[in-house]
Amino acid sequence: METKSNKDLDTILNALFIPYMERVPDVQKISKAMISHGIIKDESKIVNDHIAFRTLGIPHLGIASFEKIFLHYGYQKRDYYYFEGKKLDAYWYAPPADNYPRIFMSELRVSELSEEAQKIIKKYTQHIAKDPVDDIDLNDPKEVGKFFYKPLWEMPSLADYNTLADESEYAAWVIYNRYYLNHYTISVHDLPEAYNSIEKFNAFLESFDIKLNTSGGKIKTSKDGLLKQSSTIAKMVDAEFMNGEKAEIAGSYVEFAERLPLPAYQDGKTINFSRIQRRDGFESANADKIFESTYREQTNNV
Ligand code: OOG
Ligand code: NI
Repeated sequence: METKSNKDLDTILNALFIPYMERVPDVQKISKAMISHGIIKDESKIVNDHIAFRTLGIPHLGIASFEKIFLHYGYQKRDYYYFEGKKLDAYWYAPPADNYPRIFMSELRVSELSEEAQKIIKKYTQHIAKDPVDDIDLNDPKEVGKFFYKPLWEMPSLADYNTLADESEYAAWVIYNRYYLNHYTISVHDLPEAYNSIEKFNAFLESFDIKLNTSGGKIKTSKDGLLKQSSTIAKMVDAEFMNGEKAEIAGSYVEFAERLPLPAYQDGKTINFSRIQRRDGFESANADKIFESTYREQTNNV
């Protein structure tokens, strides 16, 4: 895949990234530490492995709605993943060019939740009678950028948020955070040698007090051993619920990924591996634990 500049896609990614950076102080904290340790010259040198979004699987929303945005900008739908315990479906999308991040998009299987949880989700979303993405001009990247923050439903009450969280932390996260960027991912194998593995980079992060998700261990490794991931614990944000009720709830987080070269290229001769020469895609068992970066079991431990 070639490197291409796409101004419209840049506009959309910036619209996601700027509020994300403000909501997640770890983003800047990590970039500043990388610059001060001479790991990178400036933030633009960080390779973004992928970004992630969460959606609700109900009529007119979910992946079938949200993916239209990125398919329009040249992303290609790839593998499917299923998370039985968490009641989630997900797909990943390959970018139109190597210099853009992959996308990991998940969806809650709402019809499998308890009657009570389904009722709460319906209460906030039943007025949605058509796909809101169909109402935006996808050729206008500024309009697309605004769409991510458009309140598609009312702010939930704190009681409803808590009831949802007791059954599905994911449901509670989406009912409040909607299409805010869930995380971006630093590509660790693209860093200088002293930092280019998950083990080395985690040690660096912990040296300035970044708290890592411990679910399933700090390092999540795929069955083939070629995709290694870790993530921070989500930053708490001051949330304002219906009627002005306030609470601290989980916002977004940062992820780190190391993609090792595929066996065919581990010949000892290849030095600079291109994206297609490394492990691509995702791994269900890794992802299952990474979702928990926003779960209270992790956020309560900070
Ligand atoms: C996504 C968790 C999975 C990955 O890279 O496998 C993931 C989420 O928390 O919504 O990001
Ligand atoms: Ni991820």
